[in-house]
Amino acid sequence: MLIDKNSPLPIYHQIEEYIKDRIEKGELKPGNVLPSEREYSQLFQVSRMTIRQAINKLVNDGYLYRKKGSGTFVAEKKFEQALQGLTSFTEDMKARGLTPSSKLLHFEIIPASPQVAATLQVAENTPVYEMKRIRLADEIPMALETCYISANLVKGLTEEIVSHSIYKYIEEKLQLDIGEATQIIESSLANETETELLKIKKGSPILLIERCTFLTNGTPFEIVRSSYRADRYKFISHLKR
Ligand code: 16G
Repeated sequence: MLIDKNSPLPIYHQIEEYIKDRIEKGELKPGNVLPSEREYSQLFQVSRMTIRQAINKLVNDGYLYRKKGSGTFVAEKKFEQALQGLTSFTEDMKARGLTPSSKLLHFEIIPASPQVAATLQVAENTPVYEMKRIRLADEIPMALETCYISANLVKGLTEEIVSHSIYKYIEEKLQLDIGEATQIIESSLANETETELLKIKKGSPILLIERCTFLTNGTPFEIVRSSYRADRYKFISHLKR
């Protein structure tokens, strides 16, 4: 039996679980078109309204997406990103077996604004690198990062270096020890720039992450404001009592 009409669980919820289960088992793969509401309503012997309710929930939760005029499709699986470890984008993608890359949009040394200076604990107008990078995994844009790095601390950055891993350069070339970071995560909707650069639809969900990272000696060296695609990312944290 696919669903149990006598169960206290709402029928739309059981259908939702059935579709999720087929996705998780790989019977419905990313990019596959979902059977129509009519087919499902015949299969489960329930109204199309009930099917629509289940599908809407799965669209909202990012398991499915709709394409105007062509139907409902199975979405790519979201990346699960642990919130405990202080890792770089390059490390995260490699750990998933994906090829990381960056598209550098902007790179400049500027005088620190009062806000940047306060966070990086330097005097106002101290030189800082300002850069903007699109971070890609297997050529697919995942996040947009705007970064401020203390130029007196992280010396010698070039366009070439920041097109690869900044953390690798800091640790291996400069022999500085990256220690810890604080991070703030907020939800948002893609603005025009994010829509264009991340190749997503206007108003798509975005996770805004602001990270301030410190060396092991407690000196802050970077402020990064990132826009992550919320259709491709979920963040997992482990809580202990
Ligand atoms: C991650 C970090 C970012 C850091 C970058 C270094 C988040 C939200 N952000 O993207 O703060 O600057 O890694 O990556 O995780 P890289 O070493 O590959 O340049």
